[in-house]
Amino acid sequence: MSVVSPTRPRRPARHRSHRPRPRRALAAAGVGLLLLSGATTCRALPPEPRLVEIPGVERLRVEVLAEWPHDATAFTQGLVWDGERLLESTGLEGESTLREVDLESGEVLRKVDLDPDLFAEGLARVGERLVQLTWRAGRAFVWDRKSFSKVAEHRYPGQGWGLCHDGRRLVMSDGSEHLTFRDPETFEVIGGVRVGFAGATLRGLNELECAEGWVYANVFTTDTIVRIDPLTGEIRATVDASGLLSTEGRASVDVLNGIAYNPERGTFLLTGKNWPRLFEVVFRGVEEGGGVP
Ligand SMILES: [Ca+2]
Repeated sequence: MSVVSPTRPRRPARHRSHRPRPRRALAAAGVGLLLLSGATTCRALPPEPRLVEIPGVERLRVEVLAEWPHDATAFTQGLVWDGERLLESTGLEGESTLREVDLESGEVLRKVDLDPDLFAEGLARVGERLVQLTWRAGRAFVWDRKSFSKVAEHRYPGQGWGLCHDGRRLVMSDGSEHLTFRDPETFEVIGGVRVGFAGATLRGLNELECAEGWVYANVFTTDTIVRIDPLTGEIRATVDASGLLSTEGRASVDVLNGIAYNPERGTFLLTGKNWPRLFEVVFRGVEEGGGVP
């Protein structure tokens, strides 16, 4: 079973079961059980947008400022904006890479192929080092940013999904409703929060971005990004990122996954697994007027 389009049937399934939990869970409109606690997160991806809607939480939309080319063979799992370049982690067994990409041309400038049995996941920059997760191997690789040589490796239990660095600590997701905080040098667990709103939880937290004191998370298989208060785990806003690709364009790619922030430009880059484009966006209130300044 696969969660992706039938055009690439060899893609491994994101197929997980979770133990039931007593807490109430938030559901995504159109996905129903997908994000409910205790559900098996194995569903075919429908063509229509799927959004997480949480009453009482601020709703944001994306305003596209620019579009950039993106390697449509990149199964994006981690995205970091590094000046005029991007650092990207791409997944799938036999295809996983760490890569440096030119933003304007989309050209892959440098690439490291991971061992074929590994499925790369989240990526974060910590100074002159890059930390890259793997999905189920429990291995995190530390790369030198300049040489792309591996300088260390950490082990961790469970799954690795998203990763970001808030300047002080690493924030890691594992597909559940939990965010784990880790020491950026030792990778030891130094804290964590359960993510949700008003006592309900939201699972499926995927690619992450630490920006302006918030943690932003792609919500797996949806077109929603959530803004999380890392102190409490509370969801402070939902971002509707549907409509970036046309319906036809969406039919041949996988899910939205990939968010990176540039503090100098104050903008985010969004993309998805095998998407042909990166979108430079700002987030605006749904009632707020549009228009590029
Ligand atoms: Ca990111």
